[in-house]
Amino acid sequence: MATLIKNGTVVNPTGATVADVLIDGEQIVALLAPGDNRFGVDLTASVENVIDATGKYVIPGGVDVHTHMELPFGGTNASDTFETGSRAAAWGGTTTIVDFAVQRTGERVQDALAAWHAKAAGECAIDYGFHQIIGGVDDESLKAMDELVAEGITSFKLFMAYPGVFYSDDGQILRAMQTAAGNGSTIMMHAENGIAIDVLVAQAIARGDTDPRYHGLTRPWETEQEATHRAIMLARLTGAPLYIVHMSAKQAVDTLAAARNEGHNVFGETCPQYLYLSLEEHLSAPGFDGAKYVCSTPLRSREEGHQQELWKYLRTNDLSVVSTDHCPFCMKEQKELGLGNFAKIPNGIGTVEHRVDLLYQGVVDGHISLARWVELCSTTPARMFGLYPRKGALFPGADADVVIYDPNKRNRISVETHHMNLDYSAYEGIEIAGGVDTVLSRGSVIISGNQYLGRKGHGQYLRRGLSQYLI
Ligand code: DUC
Ligand code: ZN
Ligand code: ZN
Repeated sequence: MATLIKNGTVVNPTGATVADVLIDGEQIVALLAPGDNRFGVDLTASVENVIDATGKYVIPGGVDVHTHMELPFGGTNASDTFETGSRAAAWGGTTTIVDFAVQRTGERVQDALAAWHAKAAGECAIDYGFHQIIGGVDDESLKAMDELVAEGITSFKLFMAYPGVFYSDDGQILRAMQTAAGNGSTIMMHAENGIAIDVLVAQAIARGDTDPRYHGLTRPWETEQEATHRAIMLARLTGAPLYIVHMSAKQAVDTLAAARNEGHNVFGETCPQYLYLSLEEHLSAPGFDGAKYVCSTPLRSREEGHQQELWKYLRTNDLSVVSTDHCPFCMKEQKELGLGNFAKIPNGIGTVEHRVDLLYQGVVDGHISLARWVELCSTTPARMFGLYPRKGALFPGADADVVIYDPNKRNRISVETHHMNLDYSAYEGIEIAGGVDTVLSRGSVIISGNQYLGRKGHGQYLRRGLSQYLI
């Protein structure tokens, strides 16, 4: 079926222009200036479905390269399944997710990946791919990294945090980076000094400092900056491309920016929670409410100015991607596991539905341009993780993953109206200027106004190529 999206302002990483988007089947076939008759034929003659986007932005579907659907963590599982989480993503204008398959020590990487395929297959409303977490770096898992690259898994996450769970020591990190340098894959790093953090956590608990805010106070910025520095140095030793996930401390990004200025192939990601939420206002909320905001890296102090600095680094491209690290846990029976002991609160916040909206507020507030919004939410993540040009921009030949975004809409984020399987919202009450109007995934309309028209199983698995930022 052919679809024409008419009269919208098409926003690509190259800028914004009024144009019509012609879709045939699952792909974009042309961008046409209104009234364009260059070809002497009316390309739109056989269009069955015309969508009027006058006064609206037409943007590439969001690409969220950091989600954790159903992640087993802290004695429970992240509350969104691939079905509920991918549907919520669609409501928020995200049409591709890249989730993390998890391998633990002693487990075959291929088995871990197969288990993730089994969770997602036939469940997703939108297209999806996987990164692979390597929780046990050894000869076997290193060999598996080469095999996985050939299968379209081209990025591997390692942890400098969570000793005894996902943690890799420096020797393991070095070996995994050497392997990545050999096969062209990207190392994604959770950069926090987990050994030091565990000491600080044990000391806090022993003192009786058990409230949720101590989660942040026992993971100070120094532990993020130190790990960031170490990861960069190990990457430099090996030549592997390095992508540091969920950066929240301005000092850590200073270190990353310095390495980028020296020309090293290192990249940083942040998430909406680090731009909008803080240690003082959220993690230190009265009673046990701070548990809603427990995630790692932790929310940082607004008094210290981290949030403003992250916006700056989004403008300078030292932070290149905004993903969500979507890892929702309900307050009831999940976050509650940490009543009386913050260290037992499952780490994570649910954001997959709100990333495109929250980043658009950066346009409204003058932090970033329209084109940069699209670049951060779609184009760069697609390029970074080998999905471009199929995903990430509106050009002929790309998948017709398209969002019509209405700058005149007004919404207030609330647990009452969100679609994530989560019994609270970390963003409760935040007013959103703008909002998603229509979402197409590979040419099918899956959101129209306040109607969900998608279906589970529509989403296809994406074999990814290598990063397009390889040098
Ligand atoms: N951070 C979180 O907040 N949750 C899951 C894993 C992680 O690294
Ligand atoms: Zn992490
Ligand atoms: Zn994560």
